[in-house]
Amino acid sequence: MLENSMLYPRTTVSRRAVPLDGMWKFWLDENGTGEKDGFADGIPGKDLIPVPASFQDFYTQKNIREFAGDVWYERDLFVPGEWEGRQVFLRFGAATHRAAVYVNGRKITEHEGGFLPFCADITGAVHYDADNKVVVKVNNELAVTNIPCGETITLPDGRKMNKPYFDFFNYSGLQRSVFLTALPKEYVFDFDLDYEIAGKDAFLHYQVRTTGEHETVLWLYDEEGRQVAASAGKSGTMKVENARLWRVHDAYLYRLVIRILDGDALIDEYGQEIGIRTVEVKGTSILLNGEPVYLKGFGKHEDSSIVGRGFNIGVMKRDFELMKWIGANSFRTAHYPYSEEIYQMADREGFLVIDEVAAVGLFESLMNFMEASSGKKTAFFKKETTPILLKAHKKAIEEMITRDKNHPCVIAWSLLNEPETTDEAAVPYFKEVFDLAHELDVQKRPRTFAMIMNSLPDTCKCYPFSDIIALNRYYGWYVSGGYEISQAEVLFRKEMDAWKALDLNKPFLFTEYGADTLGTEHKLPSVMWSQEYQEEYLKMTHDVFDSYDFIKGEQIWNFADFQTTEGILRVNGNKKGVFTRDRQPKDAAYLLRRRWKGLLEGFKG
Ligand code: CKU
Repeated sequence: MLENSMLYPRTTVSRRAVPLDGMWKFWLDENGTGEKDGFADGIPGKDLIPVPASFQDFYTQKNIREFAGDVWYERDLFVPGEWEGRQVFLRFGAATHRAAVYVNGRKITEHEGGFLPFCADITGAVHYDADNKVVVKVNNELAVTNIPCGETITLPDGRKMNKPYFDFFNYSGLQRSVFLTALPKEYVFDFDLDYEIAGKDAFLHYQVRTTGEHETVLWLYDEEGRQVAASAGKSGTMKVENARLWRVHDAYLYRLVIRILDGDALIDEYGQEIGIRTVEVKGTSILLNGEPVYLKGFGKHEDSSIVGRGFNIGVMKRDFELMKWIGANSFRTAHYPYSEEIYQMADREGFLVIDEVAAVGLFESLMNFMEASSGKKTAFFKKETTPILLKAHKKAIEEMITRDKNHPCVIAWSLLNEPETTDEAAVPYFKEVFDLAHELDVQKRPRTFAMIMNSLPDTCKCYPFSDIIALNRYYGWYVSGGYEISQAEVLFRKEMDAWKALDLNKPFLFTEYGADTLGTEHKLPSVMWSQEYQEEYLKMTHDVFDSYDFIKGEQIWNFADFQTTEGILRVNGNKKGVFTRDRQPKDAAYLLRRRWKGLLEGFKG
């Protein structure tokens, strides 16, 4: 059970939520002495930095961009006097990868894991009607005891350096919004919803958790603000007559309002937009509201220039416009749970989201995309430290599901990305994470994990855990690229035939396929990295997809070019984007648009 509520901060009649985004004081703790030097009481210097943002790409010094260790943030915080007697929290959308929060010099809380929210209960630590000092220590070091996995090494000059086991830059800092919130003592802590469609009507089954014993009532309003259902009690069912369902690109959002009452007096009110829809896997189909859906879209990243992985509201808007333009209906939050605003937008726009926890790099390699293609095996889950990793991983799953379960857009949970699955030691680990997701989600949404290229029908010990088999495949790129593409197709079909022979009666989804392509490069005839080759690669890949009925979706890697660690395989980042990093189309975008606009929602249904 989580210590703090994961509900998105909102101002209501009983609640206050004040965003603390803006410029914060910032200090890079190069000597690692901040704790000892009393930074908790105030940090040195006068440097200011924006929140939310990754700290890395603002500065001109490489030592800052590549910094591994503690960075410190500070700001003043005025807490209104009328809040005395309430619960007062600082609510961080995320702090990557771990943080300690101090108020007026006192340590309030710590949090591990860089992509999910947490609260610091500062009720007893603040001075009311006065300024207070908030200091946050954020650490970005990678290890195999937390997700995402990697190592931190020390260079001969004594500097630490992050070595990710994953293919995206280790952006960090306060990358999401921070709120100051005030809640009544008795408040809505959490709620769960589940749906049943019965002809024209729908049933909404609910459970509400509050921090007290008073009566709870629920109201449901339609988009015109008309009340369409109501109910009393902490659990129950509401009937919605003539329910408007939440559909792909036709998202109808009701507004659920939960109130805690003491007689006629209101104690707390919390409201959220919800969508009535069901999700289910049946045989090889993915069903939305009982109807088959074929997933078209992307593996994405939260990544843009200057702010890095910092939530960027403008980039979010542009990305949704591009996804609509190209005919996509879905995306995977590779390789970590995204900012909450992105799920709110997906709810509004009617996009299907596969929500992925940050369990990436569970394959001991600095270039897993290359080494897994070569068949390398690492027995990752046999380490002495594996139980520590599992604990962190399970906590992140709990936080993710609790945070995101009531978004209609979330149709599946991705519990790992490209783990090592060829050793028996992976099996008990997988069992724990898959069981946990099932237990926590009242909607029992399908669970999956993205399978690396060495996880094959005859080598992977873990695919039976998946409700949707999700493959990351690069035939024609990491395997037999360029003029050998005909060989790539043979190998690709060979693998798919082997899956077919297993007759798993489950849907298959491509969560990755793609080819690095320079948005500036044309070459006739094609060479790898040219735009012509990206199109050739896609044509071959799509032909294979269309040859197998059990393939029920394609999410290309990646939506846009993104930053990675520097190295000989990455030209200032991963260039597999269909769009450039500044969100302009490569030629392949037009090819995908033609294909996806032409595929029916229930293609192969
Ligand atoms: C991608 C086996 C494929 C793993 N996949 C992971 C993703 O994070 C990488 O960016 C490969 C790639 O482009 O190599």
